[in-house]
Amino acid sequence: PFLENVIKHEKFMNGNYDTSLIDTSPELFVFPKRLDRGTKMLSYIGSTTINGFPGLEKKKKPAFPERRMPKYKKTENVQDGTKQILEKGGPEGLVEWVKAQNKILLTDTTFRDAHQSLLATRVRSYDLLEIAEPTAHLLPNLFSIEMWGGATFDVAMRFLNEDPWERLIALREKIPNVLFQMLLRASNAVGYKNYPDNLIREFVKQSADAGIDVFRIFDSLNWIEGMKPAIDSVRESGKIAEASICYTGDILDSTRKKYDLAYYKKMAKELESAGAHILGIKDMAGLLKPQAAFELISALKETVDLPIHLHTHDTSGNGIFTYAKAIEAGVDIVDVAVSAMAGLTSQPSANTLYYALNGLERAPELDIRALEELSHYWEDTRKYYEGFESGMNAPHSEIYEHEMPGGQYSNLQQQAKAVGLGDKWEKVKKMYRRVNDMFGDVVKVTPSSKVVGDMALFMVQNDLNEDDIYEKGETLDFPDSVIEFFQGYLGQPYQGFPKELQKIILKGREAITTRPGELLEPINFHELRETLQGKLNRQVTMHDIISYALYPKVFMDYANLAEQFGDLSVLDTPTFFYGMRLGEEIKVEIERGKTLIVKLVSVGQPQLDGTRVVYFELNGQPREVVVKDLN
Ligand code: 3PY
Ligand code: ZN
Repeated sequence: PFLENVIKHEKFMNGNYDTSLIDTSPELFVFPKRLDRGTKMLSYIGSTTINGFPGLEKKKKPAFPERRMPKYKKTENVQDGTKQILEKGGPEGLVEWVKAQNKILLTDTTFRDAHQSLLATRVRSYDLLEIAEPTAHLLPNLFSIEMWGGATFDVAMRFLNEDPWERLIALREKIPNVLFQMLLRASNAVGYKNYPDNLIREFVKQSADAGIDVFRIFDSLNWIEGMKPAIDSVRESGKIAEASICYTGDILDSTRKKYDLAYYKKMAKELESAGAHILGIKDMAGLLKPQAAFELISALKETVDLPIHLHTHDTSGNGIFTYAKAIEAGVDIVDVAVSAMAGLTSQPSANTLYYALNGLERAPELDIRALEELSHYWEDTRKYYEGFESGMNAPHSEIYEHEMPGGQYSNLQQQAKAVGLGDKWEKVKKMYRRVNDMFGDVVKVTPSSKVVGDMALFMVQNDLNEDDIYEKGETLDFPDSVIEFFQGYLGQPYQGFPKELQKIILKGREAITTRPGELLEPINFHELRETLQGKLNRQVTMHDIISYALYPKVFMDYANLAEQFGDLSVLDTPTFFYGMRLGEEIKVEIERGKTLIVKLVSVGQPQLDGTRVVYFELNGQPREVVVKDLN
């Protein structure tokens, strides 16, 4: 600890020291009382055993059967894939390769959107890493694996006590052959608001260096101005810019004219000019009907000279039909998930698409048996996350009414429960659509979808209808996100804001029409490093600094918890969520080749101070920890 104190000392770090530093700095001899790794981990297990996991109903840890693991030849090298094509030919080479394929290419979203959409983004790195090598061996012909971005970044820190950067780096090591794809909310990065341009640039650079190859970039209002800094940054990093159009409305409905075919064609052309390598169609709610897919893809194929990558959600149950029509129209890549993590609010099933296209000219290159084995793993793993299931267990064709993105459905439902509106969920969904119409029919995808969701919750909670907003607006305290949206801080919606409502919501506040990133003060990374090092009393990485810049409070809470409990990503998921059963023994590999054997022996009675002693054996030696009983 002494040496550590010296190295971290401000004078030492500034190079402003000589040997007198030791004599003149008594603080060097103050050693923090550090708990060892074992005790920290036992504290977490003890606490979770007694108090449960935030957001999950507390119950005794279920006895899950051992998971089925796919079989493959571990000794064989993984087959080269798209990652090697990118390395050899750069983005342009990869684009040429995609164009030359006749077979439909697939992106597997199991590691990101599938669980964001089905399990409130709660799948932990532990379970992704367990299946990473098998996936690399068994699905080498994928176009990409979407495994980062969207909500995974903040949820990892906020709810799973883990570092998203470590997830990326660890997965990259295990999957060297397939392109890694992330969802980037353009100027909102992986957050819910616009950030300064230099933060976007640094975020993209660091993500690219850590292993991301394809950046699916979208703006939550389809505002191209807001996408340009992200597109430029991706190009500068030598990676693939998949600039995307968010699909909303219904091009087949002649009564809804705002988002028609001409609108999408114009946007596609503009994205091509802005530097897209691939054109993404992001149907985040699953509103793209089969015939609309055929017409849209056919029209876009004629409009741009880019590969087209289609993303949908299967909420209505029409996903495979939509893909079949899009494939007929010449789409290049589609997004699917491994069967056990597919369907409903998630992506259509890869396994199902395989059979739908089997024997046809554009059938994907897939080993269906391998895919079924991967699906067994996910079927078993999904049980660990049962408490985060949305409860939707059949197709919802009402999606065409409320238009809520798949990735938002389970999250907004959790949010509704958290504010006591769990039993008003049906009402919230209806209100969601009404708010959309009040807002002038906006594109709804993070973060604009969150604004619509916040307003819907606000109205249901306060028992307000549309007329109340116009009549009593003066007296209402609208949610911050709604005010900021109408101020233009998320950018400009197509055809502008509804003026009357904007006036009511802003109550005299100013609205901007320029790009928010132009007005925001650039981040001073050097200063931020100093601040963070001071707060955490340790050296910090550029990854820490970016996480902090994006989410100051979430990052600090995560960092403090990591200090208190150590690295919790090493715990298996049932233990992480439920703690341990009396008498149970588990193994924890705290680092490669170093395994701890933990047995829960007994739990003491509550003390007057509200604590309990929890008795363990750690590698056969008795250990006890004192835990606060929060019940
Ligand atoms: C996200 O931004 O997280 C989304 O998945 C949007 O669909
Ligand atoms: Zn999605």
